[in-house]
Amino acid sequence: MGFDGSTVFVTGGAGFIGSALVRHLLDKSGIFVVNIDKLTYASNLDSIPQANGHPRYAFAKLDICNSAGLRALFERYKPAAVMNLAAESHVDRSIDGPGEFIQTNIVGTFTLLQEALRHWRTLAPAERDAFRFLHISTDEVYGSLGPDGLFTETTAYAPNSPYSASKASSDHLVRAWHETYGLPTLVTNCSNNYGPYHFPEKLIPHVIIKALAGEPLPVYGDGKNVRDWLYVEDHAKALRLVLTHGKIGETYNIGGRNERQNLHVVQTICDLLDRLRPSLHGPRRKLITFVSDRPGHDRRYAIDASKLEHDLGWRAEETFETGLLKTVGWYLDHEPWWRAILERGYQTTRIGLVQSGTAAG
Ligand code: NAD
Ligand code: TDX
Repeated sequence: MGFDGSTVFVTGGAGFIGSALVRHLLDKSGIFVVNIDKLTYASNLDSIPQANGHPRYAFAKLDICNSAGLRALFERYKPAAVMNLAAESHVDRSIDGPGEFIQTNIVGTFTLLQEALRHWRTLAPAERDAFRFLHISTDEVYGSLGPDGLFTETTAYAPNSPYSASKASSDHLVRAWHETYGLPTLVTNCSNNYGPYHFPEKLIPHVIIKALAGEPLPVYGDGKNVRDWLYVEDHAKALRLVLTHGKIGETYNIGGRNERQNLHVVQTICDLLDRLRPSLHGPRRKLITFVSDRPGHDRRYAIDASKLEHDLGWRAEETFETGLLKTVGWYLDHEPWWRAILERGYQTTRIGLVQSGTAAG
């Protein structure tokens, strides 16, 4: 069951991971992709260069909270599967303005589930059996680890930020729509992605762009928080594998077995840039600046991806070193892509610090 020749809805396909998935499906499968995206600040249709005039691609500008709009798309395209990546994704933004996160991540997922269920019920039995709803989520739903241990699919949920709480809520909705209504759902929880076309608010592209500009490189807290890095193209392959071979009702954790402390990540980017694009002002490590910690900052994330590896035969192809080299090289070679984002008014200033006595909107 490969979905080749069928239509698959990808929500959030103009975002970082969604666009990697769309590029992968257009290049490596025979799937007809309908990209459904509201086009928020985080989106960029330039991230799918091959989409222009592609015979297996359609785009719909739509909010996943819009049930009538979704219904019209389901009736028009009759998809064989839905992959839900539309979300508000940045933790610091969720601290300043959680409302959008509740709306898109919870209400949007609910609305999409309802419209998918309505569509699924109209299908013939064989099509119903083959239908899949794959919800893409995060390891942040499991909360924070101590120095040891890994998140598995059975780790209890303990989200700490407005972002992760909204994602946890959406995961529970997806599970309930399977258990209660029989919708054939799957959930994936992945670790921190990085790679080409990453919006510059996230640590790795943020640091690359600031280091190239010779600006201070902000490291939150003591820089010893650990993230488990997953190259975005490895993630896209995993998502297609789970869609086509995953067991209905199951969760799969996706991670690259690449735990690194934030300070190490920032130092490695400095060293790579010094090698690939030496600065007249000397080593970039001297730009590293320790700043106030993120409120509720999770100390360590680390994924046990054994289930995906053993049951579906997935392996991450990139190590952190190979993936980061490719990523830094990509930002050096694609300056027009990220410079256009800066020119549209994106500010690289610090956000996500709780102001005492104020309520976030
Ligand atoms: P992103 O912020 O880069 O992209 C999100 C996309 O969703 C954007 O194109 C945006 O326009 C679209 N979108 C937002 N609200 C929408 C709405 N209401 N209706 C339709 N479209 C809407 O996010 P990303 O990093 O690509 O993340 C994709 C998914 O993967 C999210 O669910 C996120 O929680 C999850 N995830 C991301 C990471 C990571 O490291 N980036 C890690 C784990 C899980
Ligand atoms: O300037 C910075 N300095 C810094 O020290 C930024 C932007 C981040 N950090 C730290 C905070 C985190 O410990 O780096 C780490 C990574 O930060 P982010 O890039 O904001 O990612 P994170 O908060 O870990 O969440 C990401 O991975 C899980 C994605 O944004 C989420 O969508 C995903 O679910």
